[in-house]
Amino acid sequence: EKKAKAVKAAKLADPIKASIDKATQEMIVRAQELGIDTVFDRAENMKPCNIGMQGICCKNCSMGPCRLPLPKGGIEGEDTRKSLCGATANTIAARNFIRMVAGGAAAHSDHGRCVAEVFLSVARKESKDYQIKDTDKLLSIAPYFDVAVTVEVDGEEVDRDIDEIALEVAEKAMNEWGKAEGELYYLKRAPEALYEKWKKQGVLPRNIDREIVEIMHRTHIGVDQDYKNLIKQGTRAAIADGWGGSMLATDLQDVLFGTPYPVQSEANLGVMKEDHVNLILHGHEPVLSEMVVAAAQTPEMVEYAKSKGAKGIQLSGICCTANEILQRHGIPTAATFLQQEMAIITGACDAMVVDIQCIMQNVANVANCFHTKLITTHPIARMEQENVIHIEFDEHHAMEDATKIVKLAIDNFENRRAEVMIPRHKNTQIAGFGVESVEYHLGGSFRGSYYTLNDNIINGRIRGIAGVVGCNNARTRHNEGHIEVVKELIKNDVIVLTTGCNGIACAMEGLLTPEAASVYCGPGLAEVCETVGIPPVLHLGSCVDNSRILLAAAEVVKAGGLGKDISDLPAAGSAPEWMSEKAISIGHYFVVSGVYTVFGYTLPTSGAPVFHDYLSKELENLYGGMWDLEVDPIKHAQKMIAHIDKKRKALGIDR
Ligand code: XCC
Repeated sequence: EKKAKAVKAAKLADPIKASIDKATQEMIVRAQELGIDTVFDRAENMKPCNIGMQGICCKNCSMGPCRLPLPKGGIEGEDTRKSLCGATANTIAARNFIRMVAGGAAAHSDHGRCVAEVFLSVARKESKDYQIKDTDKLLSIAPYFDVAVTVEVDGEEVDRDIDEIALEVAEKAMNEWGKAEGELYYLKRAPEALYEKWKKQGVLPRNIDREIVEIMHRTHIGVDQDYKNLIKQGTRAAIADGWGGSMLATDLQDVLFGTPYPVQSEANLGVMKEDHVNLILHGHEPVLSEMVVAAAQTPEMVEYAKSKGAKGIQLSGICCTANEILQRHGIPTAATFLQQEMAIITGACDAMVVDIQCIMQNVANVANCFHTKLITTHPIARMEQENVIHIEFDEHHAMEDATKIVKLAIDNFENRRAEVMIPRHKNTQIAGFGVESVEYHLGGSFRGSYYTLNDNIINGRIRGIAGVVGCNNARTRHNEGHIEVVKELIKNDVIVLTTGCNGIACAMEGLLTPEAASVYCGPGLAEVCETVGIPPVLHLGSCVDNSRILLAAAEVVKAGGLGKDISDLPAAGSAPEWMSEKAISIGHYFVVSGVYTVFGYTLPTSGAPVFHDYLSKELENLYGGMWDLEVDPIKHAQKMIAHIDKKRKALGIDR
């Protein structure tokens, strides 16, 4: 009762202002009726620090935190702000910015490392529960690691043993995190012109871990104090993420679990079923969720669920785990990042299993108000609350662990207490696109026919390509930025590639269906989508799968007719509601791969105008891409379209 009073004294979120999504609005009301606070309420009661938001608070030593607010009325003449040690606003903002890159790159890359370790143990035949599902993918990536796929026997080229190839690729891939010499193998997958730019700027990443460590060193008190040199290291680490850790994560996941192809499914809280055991998978690494999916689909488990009075087991996902199990198995998506507490507030979540990243600690408090079992599984991501169960997942007995988790969910079905209230809202989605399937669905190659992507860009039916990705942020109206930006783009014939929580938002809005073409698209894009039967917004997966967007862009360049580098393409990037450090790392590797990238909400650079200008203007001269900030979603999309038109003009294909 005490707790309920405390919540009442606090301000409550206005459901309509908090989200554009009906299911979310209903669940905000439901939570408030039950006296449970959610992230939306907390956002009403805790305002962010304005100085921190602008990137000009340095807390890298105990003489600080040193805060360097912009003078009222802006800076006239020389900017004389400095910290105790004398660090300027530019130095502080650049340090903070690249520490965010380090955090993001570390998260993606450590995820990749974990996948690489599983792959290595599979290649060594130490994990019987996983197999190599996609040998074609393995053969396609082997040459990048200088691993031969054929051998000469008696003067003849014959296929090499696949197990041998796997082992060699696995060892070389593992080595990418810490090799002593050379540079990352995958850098050569970038267009040559881009690779040369990186080389000229001296930003070719040496190994993944080193670039992240070096950021932590350089941003320590009294080391690097030149914002240009600081951001150079941020660039190295970001490239090591996009073209390294993330790309390795994507590829090795495809090798182990299969390369995704388009599948039909559904999205939003309405995918949960009252009469089923609801087991929700939340987090990022498919290593665990793949096994849980397999375990839950065994006849024994289904029978067991029935013996407990349920009609079956309903799996669903949250955040990027949702995207992983969606694209490979068609498992429906329950929620975006901001809806995670709501999945429990339905009263129908029998177990939520989490691994790493984007898991709010408050889900444990919410679970405590219901019968929901919350299960952490990763040694690096535990929670202090006592109701949380920890089942440490180990690839060597993966199926056993997964079965334990599924059983726990089933056994908990009969313990449901509160009245169940699952919002009825959900939408159909087609997801599971990738470089391979974009090529396949659009004429079997990138160039050379009426259907292909390059030809449709050149003839102007498709005005350009946009990558719209990233998180939700409780400081902006849930999903509004995502949906408005994407709708404005497709209305103007820009095809959208999506990942992460933007993908989920688009799914919930019905934009991931071929039918969306005739409703929302301009005539050119609608014609292409209707001819080949694809949605105008193509869901490419999770956040590490932003590497698929890089590779798609590289393929488009390679196919010809649209310039020599990614920066020549009529393309732009966007994260309308970003919040995580991973988003900054992604944004930066898009920028230094040549993409004009616009973020919504805010950028932690506004307090250091010189540094901000460097990111938004000067970087274009070095890499062809640059940062921008635009809060208004329509202007945000229009800026991307203006950039696309600028590139079309430069290519001599303006419409
Ligand atoms: Fe997390 Fe990847 Fe952001 Fe969603 S989009 S809130 S990082 S789940 Ni990547």
